[in-house]
Amino acid sequence: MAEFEEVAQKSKLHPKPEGLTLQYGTAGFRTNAKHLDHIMFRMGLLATLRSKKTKSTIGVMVTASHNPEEDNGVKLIDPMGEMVAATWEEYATQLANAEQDHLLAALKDIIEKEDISMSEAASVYIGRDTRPSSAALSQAVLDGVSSLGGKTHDYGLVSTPQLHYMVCCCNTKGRYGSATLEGYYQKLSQAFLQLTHNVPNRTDDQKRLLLDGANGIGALKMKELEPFIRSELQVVLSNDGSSGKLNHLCGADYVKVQQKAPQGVSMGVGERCCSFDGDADRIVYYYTDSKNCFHLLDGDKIATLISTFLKELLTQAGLNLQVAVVQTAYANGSSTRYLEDVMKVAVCCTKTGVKHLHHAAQEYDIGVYFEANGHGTVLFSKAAQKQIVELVKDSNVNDERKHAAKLLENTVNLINQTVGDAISDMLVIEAVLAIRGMSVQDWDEIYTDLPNRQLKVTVSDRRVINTTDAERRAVTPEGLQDAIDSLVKKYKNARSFVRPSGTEDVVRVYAEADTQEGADRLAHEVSLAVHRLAGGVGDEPKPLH
Ligand code: 16G
Ligand code: ZN
Repeated sequence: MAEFEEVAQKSKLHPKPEGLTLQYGTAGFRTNAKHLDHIMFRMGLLATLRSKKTKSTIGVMVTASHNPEEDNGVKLIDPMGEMVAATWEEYATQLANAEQDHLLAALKDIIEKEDISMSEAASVYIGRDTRPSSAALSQAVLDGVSSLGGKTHDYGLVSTPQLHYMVCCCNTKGRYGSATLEGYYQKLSQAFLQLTHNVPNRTDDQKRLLLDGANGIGALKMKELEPFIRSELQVVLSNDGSSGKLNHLCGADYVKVQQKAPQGVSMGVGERCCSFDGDADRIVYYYTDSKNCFHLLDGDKIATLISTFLKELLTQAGLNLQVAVVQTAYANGSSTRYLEDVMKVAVCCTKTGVKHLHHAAQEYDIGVYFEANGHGTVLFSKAAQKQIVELVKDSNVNDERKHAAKLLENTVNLINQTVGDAISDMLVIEAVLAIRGMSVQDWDEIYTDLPNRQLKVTVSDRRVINTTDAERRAVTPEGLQDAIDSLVKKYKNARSFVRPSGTEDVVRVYAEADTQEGADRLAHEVSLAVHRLAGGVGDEPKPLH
């Protein structure tokens, strides 16, 4: 077939190492950059097919997020800016693992199964993070697209959420915004300035925010955004990539996992600080108090702040729209209790991984979703957006309702609804704190986190662990859940679960209890149960203390 001649030729320049198999995991392919050239070329092919199938522009982002600098990865973005559909994740794995001689057969198999018309035009948007390997790898994606005759637009260095935004703008014919970096900065900054510029009595201290850019793309993009928002927010940027290594001793993942401040940021007592991850789709906040104690405000605290703000505005606006918060099993028990019991907000729990939370959030008028690790956003249904916009325009409405509706409208515009976006989330949080006149301490005190601990256990095959109830209960191996249940009973306010990681070859263990010592002990005891009942490898886990 002549139409695949170019694929056959070009694929020889991006050969697959024999025997290497990789999975399209929770967040795309991710591994050491040296194994990824053929994957990139093939994802260029697959994105082109997906584009022909959906008759829309598709995105391909080259990044490995919070992984070390030596790694890289790739993920596909569907027409509305969401993660690629699950069946296509499987095609991605098949195409990636086809040996060199079988590549064309694997490609044709997908074309047949999906009944793709190859005469259809194709358009693919490409972006990449700041890793040294990213430029060459994104070139391989471009090669893949062009060898199937697809059109490309290479955005070069962009954050992951910026590329999601571009794809959505393109496929909504500009209704979501204009598909340029300038358009992104204009949209966000206008909404942010509208929300904040009338807030009275804001001091310079309140307008100051320390930001750890993880030495990644987020730092670069914040420098571009800064002139647009300067009058209302002074961002003091550290780990801006000029000297340090990406994600090394800094960034959102480091801060969340280590529960300590990143290196390279000098924090004064009570100063508000935040960290992005390596591709700027996650954010966490933190500060140290006068006793030099570190306080982390993670995705749960962010979800609580934003959902509370939205709920109050809806009441003031007299709009009857349901706000729900979507969490995972990792959400701190105190946050769930606060949302359900105090705020009377519906809370729903899904499996780990952004796509699960995103889909669940689409079920509500307003779905706020955040993983504890700081990835999240807010989705407004079409109907909800329409009601808000109509109320703003309605001339028979009193000032208080109109003001609340206006704040809601600007919040909708400020939030990147396609995916969690550190820059957009940061601006939402800063606007809410300003409007509510809250310090980072006030925010932190909304509820107190239950002490918790996360551990990992290495087993010979982590697939022996199967879970149910949004990963909160293990159904196999036999006896494991019973063992966890009886261990949990020994502690007050305790909870624990185990799940196989989707990104690392380990089983993850989570425990929380009323004291740190209790959480640590429970996590250790559950780790021992995993090691004994699920085929642990090496020595038994040692106690933490
Ligand atoms: C990926 C997911 C993240 C999830 C994490 C869990 C996306 C874009 N990212 O990074 O949401 O929290 O995996 O990792 O979906 P784990 O399965 O190793 O615990
Ligand atoms: Zn990320």
